[in-house]
Amino acid sequence: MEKYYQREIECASREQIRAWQDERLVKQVRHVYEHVPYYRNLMKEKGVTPDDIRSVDDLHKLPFLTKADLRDAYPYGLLAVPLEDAVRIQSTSGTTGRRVVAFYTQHDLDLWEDCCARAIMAAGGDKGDVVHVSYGYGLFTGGAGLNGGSHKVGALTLPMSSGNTERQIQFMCDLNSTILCCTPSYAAYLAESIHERGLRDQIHLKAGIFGAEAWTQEMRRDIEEKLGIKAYDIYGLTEISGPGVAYECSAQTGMHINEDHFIAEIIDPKTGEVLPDGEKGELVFTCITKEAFPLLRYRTRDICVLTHEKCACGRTHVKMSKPMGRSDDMLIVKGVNVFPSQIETVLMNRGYAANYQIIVSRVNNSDKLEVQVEMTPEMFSDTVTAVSNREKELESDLKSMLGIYADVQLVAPKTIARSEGKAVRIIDKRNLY
Ligand code: DLL
Repeated sequence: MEKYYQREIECASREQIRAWQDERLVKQVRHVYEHVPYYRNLMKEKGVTPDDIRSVDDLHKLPFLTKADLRDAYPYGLLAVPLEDAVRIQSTSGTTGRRVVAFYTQHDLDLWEDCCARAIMAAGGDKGDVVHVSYGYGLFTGGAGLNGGSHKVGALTLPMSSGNTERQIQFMCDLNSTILCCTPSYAAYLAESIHERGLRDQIHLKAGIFGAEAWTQEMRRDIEEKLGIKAYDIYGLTEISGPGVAYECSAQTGMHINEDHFIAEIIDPKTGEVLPDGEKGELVFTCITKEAFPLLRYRTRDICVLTHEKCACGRTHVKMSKPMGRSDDMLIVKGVNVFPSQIETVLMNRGYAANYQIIVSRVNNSDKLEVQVEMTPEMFSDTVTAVSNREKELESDLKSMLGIYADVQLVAPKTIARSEGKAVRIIDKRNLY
């Protein structure tokens, strides 16, 4: 049986969880209405007042909040406490449009770190562990979140940040790191580098906590095998706090959402209608304990499924599936929905590593989908005919998975740039036209 960090909370009865949520939601709605004019206006537009929200059953009456609202209200428009009470800012990477900034009071940092501590404990972490944090530090939430969680657990924390792979591996060997925290694509890169240096038997890792981007079960198995560890998923987003909104336990059948802090809903992304357990849709979060930046009904754009099925680990909090892709990451190619994770599954089932790039362009008014994949070092000496057969094999698998043709090009090992943070897998050239 696992040791629990906050057993009475993580394994509370459903009735208890619901009672916490009801009470905290009512209080939170009032707090936001009174302190955030932007939100008050949104509620007024929808004809809702705090008196209308008496329990979780009334949640659907509240307006949704989207990333566009966060950009409109940038930078301080959604701050719900006086500036002097906020002690930290974190931010999203902001590849498109304005950055989103999130604020934290000391209480908010504490609850965020508790969530990350739960994730570390659920991955078997304890005081005796050396937690090697290779998520980026700075504005990105990965480094700060896992760092704080590791402190709460009482583990020895190595604030490596990302990059400088040589030094990462040296410290991992010298200091006997036992838990690695980074993006799955960086974990795969580290595993590849350790293997090439013949240092596999000098590392002492037992577990990895990987998240911040989509990764498939196939990629999990590959990393587990190469590093000799058990790999755990962790989910979160800056707007809601950062990593630790949800985390995997030893059962590995989904990620437990910290429901004492966040209420999760699944909605139909087109209509906004709330969907029942087990149906696929967009994940929406309401923060019920945060002070500085408490978003209500925030649309994450992440597509997944929720389940309240009993978990073998004993935890009672609802589980979310791995996100199947972001609704805004989803490609529409020739009218068909294509998620990068589908392509990754096909590649990994055929023994390729997760080093690939998806390129979409428009040729003669028609979409063209290309997938560049690195050959494994063993394939590199293959004949031209053998390579061409392998490309055809993948094209056929992709056709079955996606329903459309993708042009596959096998490229030499190490030609696709490695990532130290979130990997860039999609190049959509159609935006340039
Ligand atoms: O990625 C926070 C984080 C850091 C999570 C470290 C886990 C570990 P953002 O940069 O704001 O925050 O990006 C949030 O990343 O909406 C998802 O689309 C994606 N994402 C995060 N975790 C996962 C995961 C951090 N485990 C966005 N699987 C989210 C798939 C994930 N996608």
